Amino acid sequence: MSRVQSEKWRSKLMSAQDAAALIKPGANVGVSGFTGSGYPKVVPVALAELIKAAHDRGEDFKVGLFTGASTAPELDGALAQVDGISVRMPYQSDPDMRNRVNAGDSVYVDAHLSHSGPQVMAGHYGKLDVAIIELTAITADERLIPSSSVGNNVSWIQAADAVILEVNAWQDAGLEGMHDIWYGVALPPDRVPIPITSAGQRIGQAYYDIPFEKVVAIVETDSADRNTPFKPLDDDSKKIANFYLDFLTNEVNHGRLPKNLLPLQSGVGNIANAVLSGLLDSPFEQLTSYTEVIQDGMVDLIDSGKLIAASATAFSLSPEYAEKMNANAANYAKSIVLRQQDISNHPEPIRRMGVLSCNGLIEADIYGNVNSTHIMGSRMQNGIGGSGDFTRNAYISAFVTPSVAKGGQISAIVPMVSHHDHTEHDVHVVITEQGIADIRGMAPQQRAKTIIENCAHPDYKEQLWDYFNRAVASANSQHTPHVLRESLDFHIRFLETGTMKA
Ligand code: 0RQ
Repeated sequence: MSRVQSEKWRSKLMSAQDAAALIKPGANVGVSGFTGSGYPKVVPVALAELIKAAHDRGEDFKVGLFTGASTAPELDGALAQVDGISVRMPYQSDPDMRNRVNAGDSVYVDAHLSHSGPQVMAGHYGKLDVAIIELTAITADERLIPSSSVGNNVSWIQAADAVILEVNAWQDAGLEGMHDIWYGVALPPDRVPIPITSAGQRIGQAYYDIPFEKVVAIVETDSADRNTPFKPLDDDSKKIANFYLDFLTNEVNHGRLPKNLLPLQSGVGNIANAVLSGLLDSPFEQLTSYTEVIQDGMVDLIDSGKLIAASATAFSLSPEYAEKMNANAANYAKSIVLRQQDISNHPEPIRRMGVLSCNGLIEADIYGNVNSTHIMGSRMQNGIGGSGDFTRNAYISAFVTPSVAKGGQISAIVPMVSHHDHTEHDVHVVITEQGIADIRGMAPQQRAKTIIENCAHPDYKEQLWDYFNRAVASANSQHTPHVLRESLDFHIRFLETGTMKA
């Protein structure tokens, strides 16, 4: 049975090719989609074909592409492969897209996820011409049921001149009721308090409001979200997860955290998933989560009864867990709330509830500054994503990383970060497989000693101590000692010799 049940809305059904043809060269396009879930699956592919045909004829054809976060090969990949993207915002992790960004073929604005919707609403990127939004269903009584991510959809629907809907029958109809869409978001001076005081609280409605006259096309699809499986947990991920869990236990034992902790945020990736798996075997009960994405580990925690409420803007599940969610979404909707990302990542509820954040990094320096985005200071990896939204406002912000990268040739702990995303003021705890540096309440030199001693890999410890000691002994030894001429020597050595080792 068709998922577009309203006769009135069925009048707008058309093919993906006809819908794509409504998007003109130079258009700004806001799409649904967040970490491989809830993205449009057929119109972008059809648009990529139109762009390729135009390029073959020697015509210019690029679009501005705005999303919730990263998407999937059928969206970022398809459009990047045909060099069809002029401007990309706010987050990507697709190999083809990343290459276009680093080659300068596409302009990339790496923005905080909570800022991205309001910035487009405010017109910083010009006019938003079209929104392409995936839905689960349009009911006979015209309710528009969101799908597996909400992301920036509310902003795009409001800002765009025209809306194309993809109604995806693969998404479980049981998703109805899981979403919390709040129409209280506004630009200053019309902002009002966001009345969220607990992770699972609902403050809005379960459906989108989309003016019928704005909708120019509806396309039916039936394709799975494209999430990637997690790697099996390796020893280092388990060690890092255990250090974090020990830290949380210690905080509870000292009366600094309640027994059921505070709402947890967890970044994407294998280490974050290892932390969630570790929680499964921990004594913690009645946990809550206020985060961006629901990962496999969280589903297990819900199944075990340990996690009683999880708020996010999207699923980021392996194919196996996406099928599990799809088989039983109505049941999971009792404990999961999917919100728009300018609420899931908003500083106000994060600060109010005292969220405990835990994110990955590329490198941290001895003083606690963090680079989350740039390899060797220059090559964009993914983007800051939601890490800044959470880190800056968390009650305790932790960063987790293996102490080395590239088979041990690169140290993740360096004298000075080669690019700066999170400052020393926002980083409370750094954890590697070597140990944990709890740098709360420490001045720069105390932080440096703790990070080098507890987190650096043995292959790099001596070099880091040598740098720090010489900086302290140097003429420039003041509050935060550096030998500026040598501060990026680790990176230069790697670029020249392929290893940071001395
Ligand atoms: O490159 O695949 O080419 O080998 O960076 O590294 O080890 O796979 O780590 O998947 O945990 O990602 C910071 C990128 C870590 C991620 C980052 C190379 C490494 C590999 C990836 P290869 P790993 P992870 C909320 C939170 C920002 C967004 C965020 C991220 C590649 O966590 O994107 O936190 N964070 N969002 O080899 C050179 C180093 C390196 C290095 C790693 N020191 N030097 N290369 N690599 N460290 C969620 C959202 O916002 C959606």
